[in-house]
Amino acid sequence: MDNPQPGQTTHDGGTRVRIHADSRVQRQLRDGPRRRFAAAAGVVAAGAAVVAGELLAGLVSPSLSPLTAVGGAVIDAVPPGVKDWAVALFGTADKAALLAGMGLVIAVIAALAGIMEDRRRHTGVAVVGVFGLVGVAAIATRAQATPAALALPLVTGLMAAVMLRFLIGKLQNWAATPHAGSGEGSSRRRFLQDLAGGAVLTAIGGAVAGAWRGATAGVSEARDRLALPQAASPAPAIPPGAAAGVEGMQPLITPNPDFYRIDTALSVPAADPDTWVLKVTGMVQREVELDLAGLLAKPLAERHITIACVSNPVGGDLIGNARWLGWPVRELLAQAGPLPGADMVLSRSADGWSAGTPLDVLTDSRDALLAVGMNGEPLPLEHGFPVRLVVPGLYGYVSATKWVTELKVTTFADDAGYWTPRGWSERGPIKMSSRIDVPRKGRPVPAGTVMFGGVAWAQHTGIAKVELRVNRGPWRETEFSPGISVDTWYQWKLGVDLGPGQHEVQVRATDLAGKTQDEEQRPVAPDGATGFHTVRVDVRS
Ligand SMILES: Nc1nc2c(c(=O)[nH]1)N[C@H]1C(S)=C(S)[C@@H](COP(=O)(O)O)O[C@H]1N2
Ligand SMILES: [Mo]
Repeated sequence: MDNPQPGQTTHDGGTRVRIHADSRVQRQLRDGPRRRFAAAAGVVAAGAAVVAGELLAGLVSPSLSPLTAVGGAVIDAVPPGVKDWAVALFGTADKAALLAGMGLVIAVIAALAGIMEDRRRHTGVAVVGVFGLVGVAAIATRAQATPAALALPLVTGLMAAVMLRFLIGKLQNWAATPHAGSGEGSSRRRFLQDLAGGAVLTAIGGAVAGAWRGATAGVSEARDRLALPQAASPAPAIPPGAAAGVEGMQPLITPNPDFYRIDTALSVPAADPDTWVLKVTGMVQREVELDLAGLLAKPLAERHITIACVSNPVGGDLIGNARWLGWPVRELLAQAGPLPGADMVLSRSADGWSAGTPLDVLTDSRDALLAVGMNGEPLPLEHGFPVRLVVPGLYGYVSATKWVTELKVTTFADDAGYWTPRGWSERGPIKMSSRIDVPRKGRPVPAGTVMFGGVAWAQHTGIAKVELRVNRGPWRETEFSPGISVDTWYQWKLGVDLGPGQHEVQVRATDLAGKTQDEEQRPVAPDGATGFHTVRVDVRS
């Protein structure tokens, strides 16, 4: 027992102190505060070790740290079919929340470990050790696992155990020093100094680790140095009038910083463009390997393509339109020569994510691209640098693999993409949809002619018309802008005379195949939402 009891021996950094059989100890450091100090010692020990582990990861394993590995394992393990969870994972603002939640869980366990270690030597250390092993197990599930990455949680756990033992030793030393004796003040001071020092170092180290991860260890510099070649096949000119020009509408081409971001990557995979290779494997006549220089030397095409997330609700903004520069995937697949019977390409990313895309979509005449450029720049790190897939007509979860490293030619019978066993459909063609962007939500407008504007999309089919109706009245055709191509969204506008009061306004599109948007409201799972975007407009007198 390390909790000094009357008549027992405790440890004092090597010196042994005899505690006399009386109650002085309990009087000068009572149980409540002592428990709180032990908990704080646990939190500081764990915090310092985790921060040290993240910093070490920056050196030896930039794309996989213990924290991101555990977080990634949590993301992958989330039960399928729990819709809110899945939507949260597809959603954009979830990553900070997950990291904060993990930090809270670690802090609670560390606090308990501190209290346990103070009560009974080695019990807290054992808890920390188990935690280190959990970290190793989490890393082992990751696609980027390396021996160095696997060693990190062990090193982290060891550091936490040593720190914990050290701080608890100081605390017990203080507790064991008789009150009012000359030693009490200094043993208390020593413990509090070490505790505060550990906390300060943890805070500084955490700030450094965070900034470092933000810079993604050199990859952003490599991106800055990358010069994109001219497209052999430039993007077709944007037809005049393609932008409806209604104030408050989103731009026809989404600027990179505003482009929605969806992925399961807790930290952006730091894919080094100098060592990046893409392998074409599986049911092929010959396996092909392509490095970045080889890819940049191909005749590249530049195309406007609107990509969308299956989790985009009707009226939502998980959709964006960019000018992508890349090599048509069909050319690469033609080099490999898919074998008869293959019907799917499983694309895999540097961080072990995958998408299953129908082989015919990647080999037909559409411009499915192995993209290196986005709106005239190398891909931003969070949008897949150095190379990603962009496939007109399919939701991102079955096609748009970022940080892509492998194309496995296979079958739907033998393989499945990441989201398919998690409650999402095997196939994910984008559903036609339309959206009202203006007037903006919650902004009352003056009576008279109210200008409406928005977008509509049916990728790889194209939109023929967009209609609006007010208060379930007759549908009226909107002024419809020429599209850039059938693979992008189209803008529309319409001025409508409205009197004072609240009006319900709905939009629907019809595609170039003659099909009109489905009115039935369906949720995003398993294969994309349907229904009419409906807004309420407040018109003032
Ligand atoms: N490596 C990787 N690629 C990925 C994903 C992912 O989780 N990991 N998510 C996909 C999904 S669900 C979508 S909608 C698109 C989003 O691309 P963006 O973030 O560039 O908008 O990326 C796809 N590519
Ligand atoms: Mo998505």
